[in-house]
Amino acid sequence: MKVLLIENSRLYQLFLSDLFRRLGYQPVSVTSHKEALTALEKYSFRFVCMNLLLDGKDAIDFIPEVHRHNPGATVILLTSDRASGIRMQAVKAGATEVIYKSSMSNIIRRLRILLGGAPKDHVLTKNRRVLYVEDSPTQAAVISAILEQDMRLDIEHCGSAETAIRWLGDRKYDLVITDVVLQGEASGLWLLRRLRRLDNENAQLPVLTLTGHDDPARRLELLRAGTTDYVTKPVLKEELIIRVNNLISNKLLMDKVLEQQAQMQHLAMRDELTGCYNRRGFRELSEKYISQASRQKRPLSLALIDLDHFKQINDRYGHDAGDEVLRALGKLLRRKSRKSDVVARWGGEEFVLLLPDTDRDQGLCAVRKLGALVAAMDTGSNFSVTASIGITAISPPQKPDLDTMITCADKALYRAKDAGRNCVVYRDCPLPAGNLPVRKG
Ligand code: GH3
Ligand code: MG
Ligand code: MG
Ligand code: MG
Repeated sequence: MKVLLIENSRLYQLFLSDLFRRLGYQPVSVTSHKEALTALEKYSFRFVCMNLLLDGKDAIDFIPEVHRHNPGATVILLTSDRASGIRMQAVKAGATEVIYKSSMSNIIRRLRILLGGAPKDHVLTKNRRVLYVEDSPTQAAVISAILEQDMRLDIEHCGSAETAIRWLGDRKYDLVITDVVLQGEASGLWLLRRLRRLDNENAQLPVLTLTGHDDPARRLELLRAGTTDYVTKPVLKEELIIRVNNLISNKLLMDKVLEQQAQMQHLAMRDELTGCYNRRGFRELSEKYISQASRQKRPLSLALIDLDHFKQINDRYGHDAGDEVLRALGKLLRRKSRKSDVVARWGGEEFVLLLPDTDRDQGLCAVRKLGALVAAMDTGSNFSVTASIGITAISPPQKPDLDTMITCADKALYRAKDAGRNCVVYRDCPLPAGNLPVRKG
């Protein structure tokens, strides 16, 4: 990125060129306004840094000239004159900053803050995916060149809102840039409204609208329809880059927040020791299957699995060996259950299993196998364990209710313990057909 340095003092020229280089910019040094004009015609500058007095001429009059050639540039004025009116005059003429040449260290400090490190436009945006909707091929070529070459974005371009909304149905993007007037019947405004109503994650995408008419009514209409930002045509390259950069960095930040939220939710739903769901996770996931079974009139089974005489295991082999058994059991239950089954640690040495689409006989068969697998399980030590299992099932037109099923499976489990442990007991669920569930208390 280039910086134009207009300075006739040899000392300052060397000092500033070196400083700019160290901040990551390419300085172009000139000593007169005439040379400056030639440079401004030839290159595009991010910053123009000039001395207030040059060849006896006041540089303030030169500032509008800089903006005419280089509308995106930030103008910095250096002066040793502390007269109070100068700052105001310079700012009015279009300078961003006036720096006093009081000391080298002051200049370094001020310039460092202003320039930061040279921003590399493509670091953030490289390979990010942009949907660009524009009907004019000429305009599309100009904008695409900036987005692809300067910002290294991946562009997918189309000319109509209808195509764009179709793509947004099943492709992933980081940003949408759209023109207002498009090919076909639908406009950019239509696209915006449809996009915000999508039922996938693209509904939250940042949208940058390019508009030819910069009137307040149009701006309000676009913002109301859900545009995140807009740029008026003709589009200024620097402005486009900055706005696209801001939108993408916000999107990435939001993605990170959502990912962290998902991670935290994942953790909140899991049991730390066994990696199975905890009670909270079990309830959350079960709700989905319960209402599915109810809607689709499908059977559903629920089992409680409790290790036998586990207290003795702890007492005899130590708590760590006990933990190892619980880990092994969690792993076994997860490995041996179907993908749609929900396996959770209900508490202590007790696990719960929800088996969607499983009737009484299938459920019984499944948990008997599990019981045998527990008895044969490698506990990590030279002892084996057994489990007692209580199971219940509902079949349509019964409507499932989680609490009732758990209470019922718990009663069945109690009977299994009573019957001598290491066995399975089934108990019918008292839910009446299609009626309101029976609740305790
Ligand atoms: P029963 O056959 O009647 O179920 O007997 P039990 O000993 O398994 O049942 P009880 O409820 O008397 O004891 C459960 C034991 O499980 C007591 C408790 O210390 C142990 N326990 C609960 N949570 C953990 C855990 O996270 N780690 C270990 N190592 N032990 C646990
Ligand atoms: Mg157009
Ligand atoms: Mg037990
Ligand atoms: Mg128990």
